[in-house]
Amino acid sequence: MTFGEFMLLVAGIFILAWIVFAIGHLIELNKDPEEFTDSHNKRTAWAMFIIIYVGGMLASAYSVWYYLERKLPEPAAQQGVWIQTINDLNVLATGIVFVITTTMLFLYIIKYYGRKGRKAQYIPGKIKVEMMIVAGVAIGLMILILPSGYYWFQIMTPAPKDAIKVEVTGYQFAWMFRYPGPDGKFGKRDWRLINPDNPLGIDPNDPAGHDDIVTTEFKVPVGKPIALHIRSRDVIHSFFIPFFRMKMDAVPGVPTFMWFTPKYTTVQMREKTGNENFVYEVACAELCGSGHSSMRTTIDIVEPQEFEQWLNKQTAWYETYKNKQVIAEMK
Ligand SMILES: [Cu+2]
Repeated sequence: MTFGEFMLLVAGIFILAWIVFAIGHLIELNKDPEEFTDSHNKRTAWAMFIIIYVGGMLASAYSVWYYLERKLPEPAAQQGVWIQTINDLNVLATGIVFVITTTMLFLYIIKYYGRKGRKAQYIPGKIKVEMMIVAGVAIGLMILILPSGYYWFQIMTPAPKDAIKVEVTGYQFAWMFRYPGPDGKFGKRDWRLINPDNPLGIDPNDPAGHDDIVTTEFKVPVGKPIALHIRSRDVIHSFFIPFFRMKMDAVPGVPTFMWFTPKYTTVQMREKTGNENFVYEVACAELCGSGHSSMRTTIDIVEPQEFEQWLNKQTAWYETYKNKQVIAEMK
């Protein structure tokens, strides 16, 4: 049974149970009003407990079991290991709180549903109890926030000096990558210079940009810090690489940044996962328009010497641009 089929089945059972409940309710309509209210409340309480609580818990447990089997392989970068740790911690903490509070909510419905001769009691605020609740929540949140903050500051540091710089530009609907070339510097960009020959708007008069390499292929070496300078040409996109658990928004006008060190090459991951078609997927994680889903691309993690060879084979962006300008002038 697929997950979708299971959810349909749960929904079907839910609707059927509710219909049975509603029919039982109609049959009782000729009872005396007070007795009717009592039995109606009791029936509602139990129906909610069994259908919503038991049904919901079973569905939740099933979905946990379903996704445990399909979870991503071990994060392929140290930064990803940290993010995975925070994520696991949060899921565990909120999971425990979810089970306790939901169970209590439904037990209270059964224990305290309205019935003859029982009146609700009004209890004015008890400062001690309220303080304890506030303090408890504050401590709980601190326990979650502290490790998150600790890892956040490990991840959001400037990249090491020897990092491989890559500029990522998202646009409707694909990604473009720029390598700074032998000088290690990106040429200046200006959106007014964007045209079909110059999709990133690199300033042709800036010598730092002359050796820049613009490509749609994303290749980086294993074991080296990779510094990503992320930009957008139009709307907000989000550069998401799930196998590293890394994600960063691409915001027009506001360059963003993240860095990570890949631990395994694509080939090594193929062996590790036993999937010979494994690729490091990249997706856009911000609903950015009608072609959003086509913003899928891949990162190829290779051995350092293979990366060097590949990089040396690329033509600098300016070479192609210059030739095109010459041809345009001749026309
Ligand atoms: Cu997008």
